[in-house]
Amino acid sequence: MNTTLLAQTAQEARGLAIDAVHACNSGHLGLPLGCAEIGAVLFGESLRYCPDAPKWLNRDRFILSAGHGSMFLYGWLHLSGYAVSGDDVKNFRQLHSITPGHPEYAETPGVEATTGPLGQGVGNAVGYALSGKRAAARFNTPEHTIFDQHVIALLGDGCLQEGVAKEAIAFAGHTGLDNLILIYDSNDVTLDAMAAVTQSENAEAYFTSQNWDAVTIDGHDLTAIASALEKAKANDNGRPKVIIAKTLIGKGIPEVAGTAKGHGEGGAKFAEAARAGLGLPAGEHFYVSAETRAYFAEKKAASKAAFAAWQKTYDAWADANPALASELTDGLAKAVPTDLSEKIPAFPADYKDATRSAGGTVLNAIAKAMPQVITGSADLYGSTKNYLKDGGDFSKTNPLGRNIWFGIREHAMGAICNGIAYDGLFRCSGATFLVFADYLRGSIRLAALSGLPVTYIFTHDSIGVGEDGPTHQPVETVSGLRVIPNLDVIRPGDAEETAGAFVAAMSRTDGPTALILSRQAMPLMNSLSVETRRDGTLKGGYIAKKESGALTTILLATGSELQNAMAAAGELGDGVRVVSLPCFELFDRQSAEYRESVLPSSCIKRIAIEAGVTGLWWKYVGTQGKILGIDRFGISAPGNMVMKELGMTKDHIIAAAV
Ligand SMILES: Cc1ncc(C[n+]2csc(CCOP(=O)(O)OP(=O)(O)O)c2C)c(N)n1
Repeated sequence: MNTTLLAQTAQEARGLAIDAVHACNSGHLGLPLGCAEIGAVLFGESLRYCPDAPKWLNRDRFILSAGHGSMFLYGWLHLSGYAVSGDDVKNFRQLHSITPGHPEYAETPGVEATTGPLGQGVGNAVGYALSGKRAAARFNTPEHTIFDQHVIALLGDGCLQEGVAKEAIAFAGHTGLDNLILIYDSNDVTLDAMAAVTQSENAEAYFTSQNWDAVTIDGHDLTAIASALEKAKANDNGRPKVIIAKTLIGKGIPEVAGTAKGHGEGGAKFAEAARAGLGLPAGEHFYVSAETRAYFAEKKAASKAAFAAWQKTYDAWADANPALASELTDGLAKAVPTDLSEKIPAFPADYKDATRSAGGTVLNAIAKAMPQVITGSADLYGSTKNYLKDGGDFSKTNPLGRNIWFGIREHAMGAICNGIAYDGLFRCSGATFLVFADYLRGSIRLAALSGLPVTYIFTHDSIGVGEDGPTHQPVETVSGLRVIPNLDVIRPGDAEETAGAFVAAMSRTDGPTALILSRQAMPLMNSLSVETRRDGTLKGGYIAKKESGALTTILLATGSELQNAMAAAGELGDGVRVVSLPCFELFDRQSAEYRESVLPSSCIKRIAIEAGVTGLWWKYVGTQGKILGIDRFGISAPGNMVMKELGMTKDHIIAAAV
């Protein structure tokens, strides 16, 4: 390792961060300055990457979990020769730049995850590591190794204080993800104050107790950083690794270094003096020396050769293993069999079970047709019913397992699913009770923001849960999910709609889907064909019962309330239509003509029924409409009694309609 050059490059990286933050007068200097030597070793020596092939399957994945330090990443991506130009660095945080305030997936080559909410990146890294383990087990052969990458994440005190990281760290230690390396930027400072004000954890002892290997080093010592990384990479001992790097926040701006003032942009006003102190030429902003350029140009050429050599191995592997190769390609392409729905057998006409049970049957059928499908539950497989029979359990000794036992760690489940989806090889879902969706909401929001096709299987969907009472009876949760942009929320009304809902989730390539399934049994809507219900669900909404006379009234329903709407319509007479609306988002994406055909604007007498808060329904029923919903919390009693008490029966609909 050329320590002289990398020490110089670290100073230049500091200069880039100072100039970028100074130019826009916002951002965070503390981490880019404090971790400059870590960046120099990672991008100058230890990481395997190819700037010209940022998606190289066997690259090391680097995640900046402490996303506020985004100039660290942009600076090093620029210096390494990714398609992040000097102008991009100068446009830090500007409109339409590829260097936004926090790293955003798919905006900037080399950015592996959208980070910024602290702790999420740790969960993402664990997901990436799980994906890497599974990929190696699934696709490597005795003759060819196409996956042996490491996942490396940089985090700070803030990430480590967050519960999501703690959940993910416990999971990684338990499942033995020894391809995972965390670098903990331990600078003893957070945003408001010295870290000692809010934390007194012994990090080494904590990680060790979670079955990790931990080492503490001087985070400014290039040789120590490189050696710790090398050892961590070489040690496949069934334990993830943490390198606790003691650093000085804001190093390079003596006026703020080592204090909370060093965390943000506060040091930028000392830019001129800082530049001189770093040995950078006076007056030359965004300075990069010819030596640094030459070093990274050479490294880039070497990386191309390494990538080409790997590509040769890959090609030979693909020739020798065409079935595995097409499985891998399908996974990466997020491909779905065109006849996926046909691969899910129709439910027998007398089927009467909860949609959660139907969901389990459907997911198992899908998993047979799509080997890339994996799924997990937060210690609720017995209730969420998404266990893949014959799929095996993912574990230290069985990385091929398709069932992930997340433990009671909903937030990490969300972040880990995101990591798996970022990696893009497998289609992942995670399951828990709907009422606990709020525990992973931070991760759901990021999946939606980043366009990740994660599926959430949320069961126990309403007050129909019954005896467990209001803590377990979601009322606001479905609507709460519906307001997240780019999240599809599907609440099917019977087993066939459930099949359609799963097909819709699998068919999505650009965002997540939440499936809202019942605990209680629901009858099949046998008056409708299987295709009508499945295809109708794929459209988000459809006519479930057409009026036989002139249209007077439209009843709209989702989930378990659909059966009541159908029964009420039967009694209300010829002019009543029932519209099943399992997914607002899918329905809203249909053509205006289709939506008008389902909900003709001429019919203003509309009544919606859903066992949840009413607010979002007004757009479908209009100001002349009525909504039977639940704008209060539930009650502990048998589910059907709670439904009756809170106005969710056929008779309530009839009373509202006449
Ligand atoms: C979930 C979440 N809460 C709060 C913040 C706001 N925030 C950004 S950085 C930060 C302090 C982080 O401290 P540390 O990880 O030690 O970073 P450093 O000060 O070393 O840069 C806070 C509170 C955030 N980004 N995400």
